[in-house]
Amino acid sequence: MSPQAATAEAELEKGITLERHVKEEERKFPQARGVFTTLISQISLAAKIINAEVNKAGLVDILGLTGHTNIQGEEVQKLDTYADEVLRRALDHHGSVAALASEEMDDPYIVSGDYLDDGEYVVVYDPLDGSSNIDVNVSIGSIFSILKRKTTNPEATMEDFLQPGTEQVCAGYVIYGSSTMLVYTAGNSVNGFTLDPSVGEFFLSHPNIKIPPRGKIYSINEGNSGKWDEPVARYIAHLKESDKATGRPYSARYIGSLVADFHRNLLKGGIFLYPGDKANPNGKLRLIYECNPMSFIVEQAGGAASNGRHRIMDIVPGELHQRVPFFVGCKEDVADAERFLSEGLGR
Ligand code: AHM
Ligand code: MG
Repeated sequence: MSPQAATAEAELEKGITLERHVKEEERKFPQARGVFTTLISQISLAAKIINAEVNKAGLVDILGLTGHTNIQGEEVQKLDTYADEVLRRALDHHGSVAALASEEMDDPYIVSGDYLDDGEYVVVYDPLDGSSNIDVNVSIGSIFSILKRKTTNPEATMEDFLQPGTEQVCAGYVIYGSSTMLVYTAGNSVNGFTLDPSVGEFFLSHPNIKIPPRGKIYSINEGNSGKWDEPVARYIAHLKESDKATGRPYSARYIGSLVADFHRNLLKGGIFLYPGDKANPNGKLRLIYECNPMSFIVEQAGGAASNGRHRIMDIVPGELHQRVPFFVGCKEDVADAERFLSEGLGR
């Protein structure tokens, strides 16, 4: 057994649940006053419900029962819409959450005053990222981020959402894979919890995750190479050259599911890229729902995230659904990519 696997097993034996871990983290940050404990346990409840439905979707698909109606003749809801509703319902009565925004909603959901106490936070999420992969049994995920509100008026406004990633107080993702995991950071290390389906509880399995300074993997949709800008093409060509000192050539690994690609690179080391290109100068991924939470996590694990020129978390969003080129992973790899992009040449 590898030392990492032995540590994971030892932690599982100690039985540190997600809730206990969050509570212990909160003791270090008294200003959080139990808010995160409830918020994260509500998110983990939503994750368990979505997980059950995702597994069922796979089963239904294998049995050839998918379509617009289910076996009872009822309309089948799209899973991403379902996941969106599950997360909203888990968070819209919390008291400290004033508003929610998600990749699936055009506008933010403002929580009714009847359900507000201090309403100090807003939560943003991508309820089911990579959902086109469900049909083929490939891992997908949910991504979330919690921000402290800026405005003090009773109703949250857009200003509360349009904050740079540096203002996040907590971020995480859930991966629905061969096992289901929740990984989160509250700005003090990154920790991963594995769902034990027999008891329906997340247990600490990956304490204090650290990404190595340099990886051996690159993840990009090479099918887009005809549209890449020259510096991106040269950087990818560079990764394929042989060089013992920097461990090149790198291996290509691309699932097409951000959470799964990110999770693998976080644990094994690597760089994930979704650059802007000639057709889509801002790439595909969303700054607020996808890139900021992943950037907070990777930085806490010792890595980096950039739009090719600047740190992702310093970008002040201009709009809720803004897209941004994304380079995320090991610090030295992201620095190399930035060098190629900023010099336009690199070698
Ligand atoms: P989605 O939010 O519509 O699911 O799209 C985001 C997904 C990411 O999970 C993944 O990294 C990317 O799209 C893959 O895009 P492509 O198929 O263009 O490579
Ligand atoms: Mg998405």
